[in-house]
Amino acid sequence: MQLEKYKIDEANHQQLKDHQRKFDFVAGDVKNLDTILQKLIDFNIAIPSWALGTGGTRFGRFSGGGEPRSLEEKIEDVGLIHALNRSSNSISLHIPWDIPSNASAIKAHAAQLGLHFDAVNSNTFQDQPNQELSYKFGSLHHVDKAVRKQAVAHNIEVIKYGVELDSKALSVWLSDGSNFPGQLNMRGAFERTLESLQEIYEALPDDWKVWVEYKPYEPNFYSTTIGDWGQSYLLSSKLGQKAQTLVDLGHHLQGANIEQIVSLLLMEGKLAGFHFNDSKYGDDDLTVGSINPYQLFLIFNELVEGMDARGMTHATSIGWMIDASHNVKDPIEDLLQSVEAIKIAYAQALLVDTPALVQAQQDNDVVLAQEILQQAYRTDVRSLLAEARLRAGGALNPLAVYRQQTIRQQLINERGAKAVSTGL
Ligand code: RM4
Ligand code: MN
Ligand code: MN
Repeated sequence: MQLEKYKIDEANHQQLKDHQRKFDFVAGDVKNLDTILQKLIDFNIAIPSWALGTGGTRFGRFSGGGEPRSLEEKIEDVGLIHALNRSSNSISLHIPWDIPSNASAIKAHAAQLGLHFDAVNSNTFQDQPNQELSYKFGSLHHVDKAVRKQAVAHNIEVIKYGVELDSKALSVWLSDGSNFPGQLNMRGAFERTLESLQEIYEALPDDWKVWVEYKPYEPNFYSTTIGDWGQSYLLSSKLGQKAQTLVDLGHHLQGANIEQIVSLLLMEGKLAGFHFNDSKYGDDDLTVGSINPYQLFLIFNELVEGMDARGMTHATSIGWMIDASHNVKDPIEDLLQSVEAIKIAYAQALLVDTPALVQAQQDNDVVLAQEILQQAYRTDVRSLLAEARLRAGGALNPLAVYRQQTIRQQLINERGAKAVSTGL
């Protein structure tokens, strides 16, 4: 289904007075208001194709109904999100969960909804039916050259799909690792991974990147071959210019200072981009901003400062993507909340009084530095986001419109209560 623009306009019309009052209250104190609004309009976050169905855990999965049954329907769902928030203009595919068998038709369908394709993701953490060799003991790091060859070939096939869709990056996350001490020679595993990645790197088109994602544990519980940003950075440095490190916010041990990691990767030109989510314990894949919005703000503060220092365009210089899915929320509502949380943190970071902060740091005025950061963080920027959405043709309140228009019920009517989407 598609959401007609006039329905969004009608809802906006009803909320306009209320919005204007809130907007005027905040906007009066914002320097460079139009520049900030334009940055917010330009800032889009890619939606992962695997987050449009209800997520599960290894204990079970509780389907919510009306899930997309095909890639076309997943694209439709992203189209709905984008129509509402005008901030989700791309989709990231996971192969083979979503094979674009007719690339030009898929591209045209997406373009009609104002969407394009972000990074393509390979999958060597599961065995597929009819697959010759198993990934039970790893893929790119496997001790058996034949398994490594199969995994390399899969990644090259994913690049080919991506080229047909005009994607510009291959995102690689490996579950390779070991469950018990002694199971694996860690140096050997790392060297074999590098060698396999080099073969994949050779197959990248000139204008492509490979994003190397890291994760400390799960599904392996003793070691992960690309376990942290240092290991990913080492690989991406050895591979060359087209390789960078991807930061998934849930892929850190508790207490890790993610904003510091981000700042240094950016400094080295090695920050590929993000998989946004939130977590309390591990790779929880919770809605962005639901647990620790202050951390998200601190990350964006480093990003804005670091990107400005390097003259980078915020919206397009690195990859912005959500990697979250949960088993109790409507996935579309979850994604609307996530996009909103990301843009709130971004807007707050744009409000930081940078010259004053630089001076406070120079003076070692710790108290003032904290005041400056928290002045921005405690500003209620939601009406700035709403104004940016309004100017871009979206809804003042996307979630409210989604509910008023009973979109999930219509999707259930169309697709059935038991429709199950591919993915995790
Ligand atoms: C992993 C990792 C990858 C994602 C898979 C589904 O934990 O975050 O990015 O592709 O999950
Ligand atoms: Mn991820
Ligand atoms: Mn993850």
